[in-house]
Amino acid sequence: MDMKELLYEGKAKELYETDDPDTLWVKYKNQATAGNGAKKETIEGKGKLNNQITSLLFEKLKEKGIPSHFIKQLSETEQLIQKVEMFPLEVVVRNVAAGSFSRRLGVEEGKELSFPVLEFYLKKDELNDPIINEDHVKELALAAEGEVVKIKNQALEINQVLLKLFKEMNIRLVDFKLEFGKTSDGSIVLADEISPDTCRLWDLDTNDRLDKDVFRKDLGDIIPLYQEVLTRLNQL
Ligand code: U5P
Repeated sequence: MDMKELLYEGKAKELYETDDPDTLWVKYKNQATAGNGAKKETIEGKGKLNNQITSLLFEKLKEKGIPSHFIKQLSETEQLIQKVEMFPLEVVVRNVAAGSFSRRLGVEEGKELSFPVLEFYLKKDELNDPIINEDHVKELALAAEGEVVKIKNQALEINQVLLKLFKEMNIRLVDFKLEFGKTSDGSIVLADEISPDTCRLWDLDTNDRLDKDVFRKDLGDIIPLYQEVLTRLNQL
């Protein structure tokens, strides 16, 4: 498989075409951003940690029957993925109150939620990715009604698998963001990444943050934390 032209460059990854029209080559970058790009830094070593963590998690999810765009890890910073048409949605699943949920609704950070709360956000940088509901998804034709049902079911199923995995790693899975895409045959699969950039992960004993909130809030170096997540994942 050969890498061809750069197709897309996002905040954390570059996507390249390959000689197979159904396959893309992903390179994880060392860039960290927060507040829709307002805070931006290069953090040596972040790309390879997120690539390895995402690859392992997508493999574990596959073992549990959850389809994704992931094909294989190529190197420390690279993956091969299936080319999919992305839904312009961010799907957030919350098990514990934190972040924008706590701020917006006045719920104390750390409060266990009575059921997994699912939210949709519109992926649109110019609008700062606003929170939207299912009527908005329908009105803006972001996904068909049947697709929304499938996306929600998959997100909740992924939550169950990840809750168990992270518990085995002595980590509390507070919340996380997922993205989904549609393959050429119309099936809906998990896409993008699952890493400490896209999850809130708290150590079960100490409540120490092992995720990007440490960067967002200027609380220290994220590399040892992401490394700790990878080490625990490798021990499973
Ligand atoms: N999140 C992302 N990307 C975003 C916004 C949020 O991955 O652009 C993740 C956060 O890391 C957190 C969850 O795990 O979604 C909810 O974030 P928030 O709405 O509480 O900020």
